[in-house]
Amino acid sequence: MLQFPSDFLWGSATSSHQIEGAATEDGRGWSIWDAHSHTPGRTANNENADVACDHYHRYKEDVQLMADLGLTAYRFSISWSRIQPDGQGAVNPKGIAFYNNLIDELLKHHITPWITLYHWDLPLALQTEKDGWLNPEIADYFAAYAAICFKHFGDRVKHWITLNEPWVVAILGHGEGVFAPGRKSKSEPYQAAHQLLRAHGKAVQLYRKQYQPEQKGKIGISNNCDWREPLTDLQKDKDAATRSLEFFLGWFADPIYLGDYPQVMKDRVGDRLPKLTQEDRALLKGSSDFFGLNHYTTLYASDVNPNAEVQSEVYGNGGIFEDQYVQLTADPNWKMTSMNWAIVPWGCRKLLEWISERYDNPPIYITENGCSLEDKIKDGAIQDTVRKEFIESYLAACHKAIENGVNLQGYFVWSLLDNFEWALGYSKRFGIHYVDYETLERTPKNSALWYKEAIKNSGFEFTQTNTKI
Ligand code: PNW
Repeated sequence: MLQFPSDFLWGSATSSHQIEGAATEDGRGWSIWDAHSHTPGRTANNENADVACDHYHRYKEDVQLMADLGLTAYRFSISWSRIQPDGQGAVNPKGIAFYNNLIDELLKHHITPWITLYHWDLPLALQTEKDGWLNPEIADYFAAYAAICFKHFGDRVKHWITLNEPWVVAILGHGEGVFAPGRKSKSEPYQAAHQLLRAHGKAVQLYRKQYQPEQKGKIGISNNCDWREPLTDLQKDKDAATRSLEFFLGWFADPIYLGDYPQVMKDRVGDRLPKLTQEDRALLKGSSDFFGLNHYTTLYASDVNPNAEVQSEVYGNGGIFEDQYVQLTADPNWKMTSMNWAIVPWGCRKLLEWISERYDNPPIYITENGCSLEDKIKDGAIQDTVRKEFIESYLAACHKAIENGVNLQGYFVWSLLDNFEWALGYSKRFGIHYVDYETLERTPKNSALWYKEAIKNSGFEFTQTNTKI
């Protein structure tokens, strides 16, 4: 039996754009994701999130699903354009009312709300009129929006995440252009990341000055990172793995914990990497009360000969390939999810240990972990054995990390519901509840039933004796 600490947080996570729907209802303005998904060719089958899971109208039913599971925490995000339709100025009272109702419903069921302020749905006007995350002014717009949320919800909400995965906004949104706002560039990712960091810093500074003393909550950020295992014992491959992690996670976590970008990024990116001023560094250093980590998969890393002809970009290279020169490969024996992400629980443990060591043992929360599978409903049930094994083995790896001294305090399954998986539309199912997109009916998958037992017992019998953790 793997027993978790009695105060360990058992959560599940979602995001506003992926589940709410009601895209233009009650005064909500469009976000860059509404514009992106309504542009032909940008999403699978040209799907959009106008309705999604219709959570906006069904939030009570969804909180009941959480209560049935026994969740102790629920992470969701606020749609900025529901609160401020144009991203600045007047507050939409109906937006405030919706989140007030959701928060109250959660508290009624003893579920602790964890709010993400920004999960990629930038109000469209801030993009078209202000250049979005490329404009240094965005940090002030973001802090002003954050203040509205602290003011209206902070009496009951004690856990805040400023940004979800700035890496994705930078690389997939401004580098590869596959996510909103759909920009392709070799320099904009570094500029956008810089403003994302500054925005995080300003929101935290404001919270700490004006709200934290009275509200007594905690505030942090959620970064995503895969694990990179050196392909061989050669020093150059070990260096390649470290370099890959520094370009992935160090890019965002180093300024927050160590006060500057990783040296290897400064050396390799040169002038395309903006400089953090003295003021930025003071703003950022120490600006997270906990380490939020979203983790999904692992790849082997090896060095690339810079003199060789430039190799084609490998899927999942974790950034701009020629800036890193890291070759990534998967072990052909690894099981894959329907995202083609490898299932490697020991990578999760190694990443947790790497974070603990590099950043001086901060309290860590896994704010997302989960997998997408081709789930089929049969006789009212979903036999998602692979997902159950995924969650079980990743939690077992977490348990081992805790035994090894990692200060891991909680875990949020991604996701509570099947939902709008961004550029992949509804084709990928990450939920522990199945959503029938015709009827919008929710059904707990077998993984949810397993998770419920684990929560009840604060642990579980680890049955996969042949799985390395
Ligand atoms: C995360 N990648 O996104 C997000 O926070 C969720 O909104 C999303 O549904 C979930 O993971 C599953 O995709 C990511 O390409 C998207 O490395 C892409 C990547 C990583 C995370």
